[in-house]
Amino acid sequence: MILKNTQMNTDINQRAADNIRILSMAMVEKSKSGHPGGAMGGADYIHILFSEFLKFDPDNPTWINRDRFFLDPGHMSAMLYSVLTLTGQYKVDELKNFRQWGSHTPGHPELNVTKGIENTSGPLGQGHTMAVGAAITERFLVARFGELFSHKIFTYISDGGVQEEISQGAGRLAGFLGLSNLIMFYDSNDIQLSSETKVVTREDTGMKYTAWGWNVIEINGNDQVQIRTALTSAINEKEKPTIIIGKTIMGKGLLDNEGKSFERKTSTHGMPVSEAGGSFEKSLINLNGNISDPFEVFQEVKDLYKKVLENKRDIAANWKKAKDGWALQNKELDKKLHSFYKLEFPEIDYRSIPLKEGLATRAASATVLGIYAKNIENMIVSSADLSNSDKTDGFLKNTHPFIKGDFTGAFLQAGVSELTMAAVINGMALHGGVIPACGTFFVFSDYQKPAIRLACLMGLPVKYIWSHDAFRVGEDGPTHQPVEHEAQIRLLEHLKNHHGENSMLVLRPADSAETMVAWKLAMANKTTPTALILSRQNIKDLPSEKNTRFDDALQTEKGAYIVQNCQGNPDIILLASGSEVSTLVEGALLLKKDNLKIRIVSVPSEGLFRKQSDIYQKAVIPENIPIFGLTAGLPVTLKGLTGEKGRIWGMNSFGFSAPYKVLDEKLGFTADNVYKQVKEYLAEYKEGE
Ligand SMILES: Cc1ncc(C[n+]2csc(CCOP(=O)(O)OP(=O)(O)O)c2C)c(N)n1
Ligand SMILES: [Mg+2]
Repeated sequence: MILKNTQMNTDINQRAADNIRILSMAMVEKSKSGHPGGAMGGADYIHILFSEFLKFDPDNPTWINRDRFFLDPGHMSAMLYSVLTLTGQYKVDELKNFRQWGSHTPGHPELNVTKGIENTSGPLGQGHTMAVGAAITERFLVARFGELFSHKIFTYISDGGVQEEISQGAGRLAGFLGLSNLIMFYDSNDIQLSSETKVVTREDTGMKYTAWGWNVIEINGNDQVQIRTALTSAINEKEKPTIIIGKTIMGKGLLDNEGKSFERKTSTHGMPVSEAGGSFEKSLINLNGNISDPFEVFQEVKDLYKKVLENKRDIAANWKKAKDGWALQNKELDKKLHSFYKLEFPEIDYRSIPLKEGLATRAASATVLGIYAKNIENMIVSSADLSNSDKTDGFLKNTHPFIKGDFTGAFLQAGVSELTMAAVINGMALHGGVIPACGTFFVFSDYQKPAIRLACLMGLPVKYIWSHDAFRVGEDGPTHQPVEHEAQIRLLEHLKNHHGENSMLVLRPADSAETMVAWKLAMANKTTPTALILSRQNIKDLPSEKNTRFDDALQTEKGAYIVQNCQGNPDIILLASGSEVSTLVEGALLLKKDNLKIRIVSVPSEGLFRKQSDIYQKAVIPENIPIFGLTAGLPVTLKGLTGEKGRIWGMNSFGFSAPYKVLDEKLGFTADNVYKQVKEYLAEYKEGE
């Protein structure tokens, strides 16, 4: 929507962009830290975008139908804070506190929707990939609720993001899916952190995006008329995502101490102008700033944005009117819309899910996913070309994949791009209205880690489905066999998010029943990511002494529980997660022949277990009882549970290529070896007493 009365008034728009430049420069100068150069180059685009194109409701930042803006180079946050000050979300005093303890203006803000920050990415490349996820979500919702709910996803990328490998996945996917609702500005200033871009690349970026099926527009990124024209054409594009490659001037407007141009300097990427060798005062004067108050928002710019905001309010109010009319005509759909955004879904009767005996946990997961596909309409599942192996095909069988022009399905075939996929589902969660999950082999969680970390930091309720959880991948060999991965991922159970919660819930279920309960917990978790670590091979269901196995497995929600107990104090506690629990059950049969009293504990999540009361924890794992852990991961995976006096049998090296049953034998993951290790350990333990 173009503001008619300001459209041609270049002076005032120039003044507004200069105001953003000045504020950005002043923030960095005052805090003695930050990135002025890129922010000053991007100011023209950001002003035109926010004042003339981006739809949002100044009075309701969480308006569901707002356009989203995802800033890939989070280091340009000063630019975003500055424009958000013009739109009223930030106060000048907050700008003065840039990057300080407790401020609302941290260096790389991840997420603060109520202040207008949908997302910025510290790790370059993920931001625009998350925007792809948001764009898919918009299409998904429009396919279900109608064109009234269409809106745009704007994203802003810099040289760093374009160079990051993840841009390949984002570019391919957005082009393939024809995401014409995605509009990306490439701040092409030819300068990056330590050098000019020509030192590392001579690619034709426009041709690259053309090859992926994008609409490519090249402009002078500091020419507001060209920016406006490009955005207008991008908005009208119906077939392809758009990249506007804007050639911009790093540090636009900067002067040095002699009053000569200090533009296009690498040094202004990441330090205050004065420290970089420029003159803050001379630059300020050059940009017609107020030398006695560099943080001034000029009256004429205030007046302009007052009109801008009135216009935004009108747009939002008109939409609301249309939406109210729609809701009257579509009561059921409207209810559904609300439930989508609250991430609600119908109750699932897990107990009645028919599961064969002795399934692999990935197969049990497939059955659950099949039921979700039929019943949970706001769920999206994705796989990185492994759906028939990670068993997300359980979901796929009851829906169909997204394709260009058709988003009525609920499955994203991400292609072989695990990091892209993980960032895309983060973007889906950030957009809101959907519950995203993605699957791949556990070993490739390594490829996803940077996006997992951001999901943890932002508290996004995404789900990871990681199958092939251990060396029992078998013949594919060590490249495909996770060893250190469980320990690595569980570190995120130790790490708290800023709300004081474990930043991630990691569940490695021991059999089918635990898998169902693990899914139940994953879906109930709306505040952090959840991971399900699943077996490739079949697992014998754990024994159930009194109840049904499902009832026993409900205790998964405590993180650890007693699977099999003995009369009185146990002589030994056997403890594991995943398929190793069933190996312990078999080992226990041998040990019982020696009249040992045995307790078997399944620990699907140490993080969850440590959240239980002390009394419960001690009831499951009392002190001063010998404890033996079995893990197909590194021994350290169980160290926090077995303690100093415990004994762990785990993997100390990479795996090997061989049939998995051979590996079980060779590596000591058998009932016989459990027996042998426990007997040796108990003998030593007695000696030590
Ligand atoms: C994944 C990742 N690697 C490295 C960095 C460190 N870093 C921050 S900005 C930057 C490159 C800056 O170049 P550009 O994106 O063009 O920004 P400009 O210098 O134009 O502001 C780098 C390497 C990062 N933030 N993320
Ligand atoms: Mg650059």
